[in-house]
Formats: sequence, C-alpha cells, structure tokens
Amino acid sequence: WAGEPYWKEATFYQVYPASFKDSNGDGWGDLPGLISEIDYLEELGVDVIWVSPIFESPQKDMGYDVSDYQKIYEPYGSLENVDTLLREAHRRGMKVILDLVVNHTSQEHEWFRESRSSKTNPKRDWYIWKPARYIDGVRHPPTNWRSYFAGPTWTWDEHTQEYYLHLYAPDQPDLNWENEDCRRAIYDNTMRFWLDRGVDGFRIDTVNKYSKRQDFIDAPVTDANSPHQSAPEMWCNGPRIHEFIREMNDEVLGPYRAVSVGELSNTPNPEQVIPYVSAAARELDMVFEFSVIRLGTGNILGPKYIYQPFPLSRLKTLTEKWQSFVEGTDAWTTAFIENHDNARAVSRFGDTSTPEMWVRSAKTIALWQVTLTGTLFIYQGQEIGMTNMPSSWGIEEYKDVESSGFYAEAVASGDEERVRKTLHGLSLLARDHSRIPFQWDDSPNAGFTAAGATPWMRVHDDYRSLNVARQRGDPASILSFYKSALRLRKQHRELFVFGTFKLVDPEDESIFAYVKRDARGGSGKKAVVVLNMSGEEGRLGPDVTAAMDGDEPRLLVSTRGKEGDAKIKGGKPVMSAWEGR
Ligand code: TEU
Repeated sequence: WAGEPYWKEATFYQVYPASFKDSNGDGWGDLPGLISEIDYLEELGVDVIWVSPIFESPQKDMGYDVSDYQKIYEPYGSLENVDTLLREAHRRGMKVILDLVVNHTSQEHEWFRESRSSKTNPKRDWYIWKPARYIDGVRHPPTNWRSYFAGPTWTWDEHTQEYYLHLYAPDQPDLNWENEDCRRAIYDNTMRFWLDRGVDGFRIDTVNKYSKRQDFIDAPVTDANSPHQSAPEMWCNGPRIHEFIREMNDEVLGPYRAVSVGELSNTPNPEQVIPYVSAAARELDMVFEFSVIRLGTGNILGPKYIYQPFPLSRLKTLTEKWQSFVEGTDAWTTAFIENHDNARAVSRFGDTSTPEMWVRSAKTIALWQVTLTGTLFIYQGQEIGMTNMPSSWGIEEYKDVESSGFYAEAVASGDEERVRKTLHGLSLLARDHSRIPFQWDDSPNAGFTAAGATPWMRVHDDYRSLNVARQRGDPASILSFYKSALRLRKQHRELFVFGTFKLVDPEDESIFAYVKRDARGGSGKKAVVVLNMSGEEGRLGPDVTAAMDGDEPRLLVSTRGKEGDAKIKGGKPVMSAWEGR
C-alpha cells in the first residue's frame, strides 16, 4: 500500500523446525526438509518465513536455550543449509526471519561457563548473581519469585556459593542487560552475525524482560500455599527497557533495515504497548500481545493450567481492544491465533465434535484472522486445521518442560483434585499440542519423517484423514480456503490489513460481527464481517443488518461457498452453524 513497508501486508508463517519436515529419517525436522517445502509455502501465499530457534542447544526448552548463537543444532543441518534457505526464499521474493533468544542463554553457553567459573571472572556480571538470604540459619533464595515453568527463579551454584537468576528453567540463566559489554556481545555475536548472512529480521523472544528492577525485593504473597510468588512487575517492562530496545534498534535493527516482531507477554495495557511499536519511538516494528491467545488460561505465573471457561463476548471485546488500540497513533499491530506456545485454535475456539464442524469452524477462524488489521501470522498446520493431541493420550506424550513442571508441581502438592484439573488443563492448553509433527500425507508417520523412523513426538492419530495431500486438490478444504482468503485479504488490503475495526453487538454470544473501514477513507468502502461462532443456525441481529446501512450488500465470501451465497439473497440472512461471511 502506498508509502507502507512491505511487512505490514505480508503474511508471516511460523515454522517450528523440529516438527515441520524431516529429510534424513532421524525423527527431527530439519532445514533441508523445510527447504524442500518452500514451494508449498509459496503456493499458500506466505511472504515471510519465521523459523523458531535452530541454534546449537541442549534442547531443554526446544532451542529457546541457546548454547552457541553462531552454530546450527546438528540435527537441523548446517550454516550452508541456512544459506540455501535464504537463497531459495529470496529467489521467490520471500523473506526469512530467525528467532532471537537473548533474555537468557543455555547454561552450557560459553559465556555462562565463564561466568560461573569464579566471582572474579570478567563475565561474572554478564548474568545475574546474588548471595543467599539466611533466615534462622537456613539458606533461602534472594527473593520469593516464581519462574514461568513453576519453581523458583533462582538456582544455587555450589562452586561460587551464589544464586543465579532464571525466569524460565534452571538451564536458562538470564543475561544481565545492565552490563554494556554483554549487550554489545548480543548485538555482534547474535544479531549482526545473522544479518550479515542475509537474514531479513528477527522474532525477538521475551522482548520486554531485559530490564529487571534492580532492588531485587520480594513480591507480595498472592499464593499462600507456595513459597514462590508471581512477580512479573519485577522484570516486565522494567526501568531501562525502552533505553535497551532503542539502543538495539539504533545499533542493529535500524541500520540493517531488519524487520522485528517482539514477544510481549504480561503487558495487558495498551499504554504500555504503544511505546514499543510507535514508529516515532524507533524501537520495534510490531509485537505479539497475548490477551486473546491466552483466553482460557489461568495466571501464567500461577495456576496457568487450571482451565478458565470464557464466553464468546470476552473473545470479541479483547479482539476489539487489540485491534483498535493503534487507531489514531503511529503504532502497528499483529493478528495471530496460534504459535508454538499455545494449543490449536480449532480445538480451543472452534468445534471438533464432528468432521463437518471441524472444517466449518476452522474456515470461520481463518476468515476471522484474515480480516483483522495488522500483520498476519499463521502457525504451521493452522492452514490445514490441525487439532490438539487426542484426549486419550497420557501425560507421557507431553514433552514440554513447562507441561512437566506444572504437572510435577501438582503431583508434589499431594492434592488429587489439583492433579486432575492440571491434566484437564494440559489436555486443552498445553504447548505440546502445536508441537506434534506436521501432517503432510497419509503414509506412515504422516510423511513428516521416514516410515520406519521414530518421530521426536508422537504423530496425531488422525493424520490419515487430516493432512496436506488430502486437502491440496480439494476446493472445499480448509487449506484451499486459506489460500483464497489470503488472496482476498490483499485484494482488499485497505479494509482488512489497514482498516479500522468496529465491533457490532458485543454481547451476542454466538455471532461475532464487526465492520472494517478504509482508514484513509479514500475508497469509501467498508466490509461487514459476520462469523457464526456456534454450532446452531443463527439469525443476524438488527445491529448487524443496520451495519449494512441499507445498501445492497454484496457477498464477498462465505466460508460455505455457494451455499452461503444462496441464503443471503433471501433478504433475511440466516447463518448456518459455524459459517463466516
Ligand atoms: O516465551 C516466553 C513467555 O513468556 C511465554 O509467552 C511462554 O508462552 C511461556 O509459556 C510462559 O509460560 C518464549 C518462547 O516463545 C517459549 O517457547 C520459551 O519457552 C520461552 O520464551 C523461554 O525462552
């Protein structure tokens, strides 16, 4: 669109490398596998590929624990493979961004090995070390903070007799951004290294957590049954965070014209988000804000996996909040409903009770996403309606460090009800659901890896009926709908990518309707988007029909194709179950 950078209207696609495509039969996805499927992504309409971490790592947190930023984890391939990926993508006019994980490293990173070797090592201050507190002669961590994966944020180091800070697993010590040498090393060693190789930008992990409050005090006790308390205010959006991000931009992102999308959790107030993404602030191009995708979860620094049911109206008003917060500002937003940290959208917001409802609801979710303002991100498998792992699978199929942390915590509590609720929550919300192998076809192992191989996570029981091969040639498939919907999004970019968003009838608990208008007003066009998010036939309320202003509405698209078309002509629009128009 005139005067706008490419990444605003680009469709981004997240690849989780371990589970996308395995080329050599070791059960792990890899870069040659990804390269072999670039044509598939191009055909889908992808402009930018975001590859989750591929760097050397002991894989305690699936590569979000990097032990060497300049080496590729061997099962994923080599630096040459990255060069080929970049070449093949660029040749097709596509771009590639990598994951930048610099809040913490692996404890096996050379920097941390040095840091923990002695209190006088020059890199001691590159991580956050504190002495113990002694209460009645008993050793305690410096603060009472709870980590994201359950348990404390501090681990004792016998050798140097101090604790180090880790917001995530003990294997993921936090870097000390207060130390300027450490920041310079991050810019050089991790960022410039990849940009010089031709990478187009970064998805920046945990971007709001680099500046910790420096007083290191206890958080108020909110969970009397636990020694570890939720304390995001100690490390999220801290005192120097905007200085750090601005520096990162001035030093690296800006000069390289690298696109950036930061992960911004625990930041539910638009006033806190705007400074990161305001164009004038020159920090980040965009961020992920998680209010919508986290619907149904408990406090992520507490009972995250105790499921919290929510009404549709909540999903609607949160969508509106995170659509409209940028209106009238120079900031930019994103649209996404899946990633590697959340369960599958169709299982959470759609209906998988029958094959028919599965197809319909996956398409309606697609229509919702492609009509939202901001840069659109799709997660691998979303485009074929991949679902959560079967509910019959036991806890042994869950491989994620976070799932095992929360499960172990529930078991340790000795409270059977809590164990039961946690297992239930995990079956709906665990990060594992989006991490199982991608379903390419109906051959053994779903075409993800060789027939006789052992995939690193179990392949979904449904892969014979739910796979790319089956949907590719079928005009009525979810995949075909995504392709045409992504084209539609760009044909009407002034409404869908750049438009304003206005919710209609916020209280209706089955119909989700909104109006998109050309923000610059030039075209005078508008679109009324109506999604029946229920398994019942629905009639449009007066507010929705009024939103059509008495004009002769033209049906641009129905998720039900011709059938939807026939009904609207009757004058009294009836929406069939899980239909979107
Ligand atoms: O996630 C950071 C994070 O705070 C959450 O968004 C994450 O969903 C987690 O589940 C919180 O409970 C990023 C990565 O996306 C995630 O995969 C990593 O585990 C994490 O950082 C640590 O590097």
